[in-house]
Amino acid sequence: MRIDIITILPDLLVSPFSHSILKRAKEKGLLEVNLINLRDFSTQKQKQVDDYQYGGGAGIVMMCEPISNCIEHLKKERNYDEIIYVTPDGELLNQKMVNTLSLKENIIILCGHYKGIDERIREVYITKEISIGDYVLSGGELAAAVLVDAIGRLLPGVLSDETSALFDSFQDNLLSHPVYTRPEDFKGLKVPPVLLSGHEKNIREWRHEKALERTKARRPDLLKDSE
Ligand code: 6GU
Repeated sequence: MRIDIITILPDLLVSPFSHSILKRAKEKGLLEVNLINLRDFSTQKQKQVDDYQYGGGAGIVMMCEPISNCIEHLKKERNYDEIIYVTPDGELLNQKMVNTLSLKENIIILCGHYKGIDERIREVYITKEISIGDYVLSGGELAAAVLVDAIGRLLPGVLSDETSALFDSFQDNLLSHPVYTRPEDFKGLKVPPVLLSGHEKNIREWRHEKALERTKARRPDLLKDSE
């Protein structure tokens, strides 16, 4: 899978893709992430990519031309399955959307800043708008990093135990059950005996019960969604 990220802050996105699972995904050739500096597509002397909004008001808007030039340049090289704009007014990201996106071949993620992008870019180019939650970030870069992380770990061959993503929190609309490692006794708090019993069926049932309990207590909305 190839993901092209259009941003005015490419440096901000170097580190998130240089560690752990995403690093491995890139090294194995399963994921290619390209950071594209939007300013390289500005036709203005100061490499300007934003301007005052028509109608007045505070906040500047990312202008059409650099974004259009950049997307047209990318589209000459390959076809894109989705051109995603990450924005707080987008569709709220969930695991189902991540699963669907992980099956795509080529996607573009456009990161916004300031008051957002000129509406006409959304009309002409954007195929999907995604928000990562009901709060406002100072730019789309961290949202893009979240999206790429969630997608990247699902690509076949990225996780060493391929089945492990299938048991994730949310894949079955349940939160995760509690987990424990050594020592058996920490400050008087003991590991539940069933986990030390070696009895696979009992362990499986205990984990399911705990996942259900936790989901009922914290996220009952998830249980409603799966009905
Ligand atoms: Cl995608 N962008 C920004 N700027 N803020 C957000 C967001 C995205 N998702 C939630 N808040």
